[in-house]
Amino acid sequence: MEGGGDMGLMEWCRELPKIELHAHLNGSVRDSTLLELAKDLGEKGVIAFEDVVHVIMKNGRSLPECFKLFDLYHLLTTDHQTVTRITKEVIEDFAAENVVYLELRTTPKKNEAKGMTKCSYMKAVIDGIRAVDTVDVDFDTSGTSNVNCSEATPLNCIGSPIKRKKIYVRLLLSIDRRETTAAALETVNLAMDLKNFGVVGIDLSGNPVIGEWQTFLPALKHAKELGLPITLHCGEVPNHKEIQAMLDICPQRIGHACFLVEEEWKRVKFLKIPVEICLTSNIRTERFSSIYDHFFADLYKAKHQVALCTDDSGLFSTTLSNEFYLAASTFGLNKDEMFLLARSAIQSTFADDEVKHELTKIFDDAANRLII
Ligand code: 6MZ
Repeated sequence: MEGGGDMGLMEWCRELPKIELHAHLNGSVRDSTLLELAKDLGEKGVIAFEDVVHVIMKNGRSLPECFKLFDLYHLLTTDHQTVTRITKEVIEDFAAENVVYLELRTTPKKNEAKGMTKCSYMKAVIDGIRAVDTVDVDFDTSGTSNVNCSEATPLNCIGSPIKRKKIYVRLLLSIDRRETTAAALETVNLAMDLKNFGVVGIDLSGNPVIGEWQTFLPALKHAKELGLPITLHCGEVPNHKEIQAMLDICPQRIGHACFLVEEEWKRVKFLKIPVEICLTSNIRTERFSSIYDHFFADLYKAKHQVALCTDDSGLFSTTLSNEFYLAASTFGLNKDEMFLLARSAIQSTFADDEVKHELTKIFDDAANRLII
């Protein structure tokens, strides 16, 4: 007998505690915020508002269109204050969906015109985490050092005496495939400097048809030497030479994995590499002609470690609750199976054992309500 009382499936998916491991900051911005920012820049004469409104509101997104959109988003969001604002809002939005652990990834950006360095960009992100006020944030409990590029103080945002909703937030720093080896190395070193500020790993992302693997390899090897976990956007396009090279470095996780062939899947399974699965993103960007062709069911049946993720909740108008609903309604998972799927993502986080233990307790508590 299934738990969750009379709750409808979507409501149940919302109630379910969830772990988000693949969310890009700039891809998760609210449409309303983007429109407001576009209006503001339109009034300042930086962009033509009428030209961008329909682009922001459009639903269908091919993969090349997504990367054009990111250029627009970055134009709208690139100043410290806005980076702080979107970080705050994105965390609040995930928390509202009962995401209890969020590994948020973002590409540290340099922008001389705005006086922005990769480090000051990250300080703005950290300020955004500190600014969250609708939920308690466990960001980092170890920090005793400062972000070097600023006077920022270390964070532990849990401050409210009232028991409120709580979200664990950790950060991944992304290397964009447009970047040089030197820029990628700078990101890895910055991640190391910000370990006391909740940074737990490195991601490689960006337009998959741009950039050469050899450009990023030195930075990724450096991350490995420093003990920083790595997740790679792997096989978002059918580039088998690159997929194999990526698997050669044994990343701690991979994302997308849409075009892996049997031999490559065998290696992923043998190496037990958890896979971040972004169903809506993969369908919207036409990585699969039908959701029923998605590899989710194969991996799930094989009991391979997977985590459902949103990728870009703003860009694709989705939520993590919706991704669970989609998986349940498409692949026929019942509530017990969904609960175990959500909970199993704990193992794939880059968080320390203490956090994993706390997350396990959160799921144990929720089990009584949701599945017993
Ligand atoms: C590859 C993606 C992506 O870092 O500016 N990004 N990279 N594939 C995807 N699938 C659709 N979605 C997002 O967030 C936006 C950046 O994340 C990466 C791209 O590099 C994009 O510019 P941040 O916060």
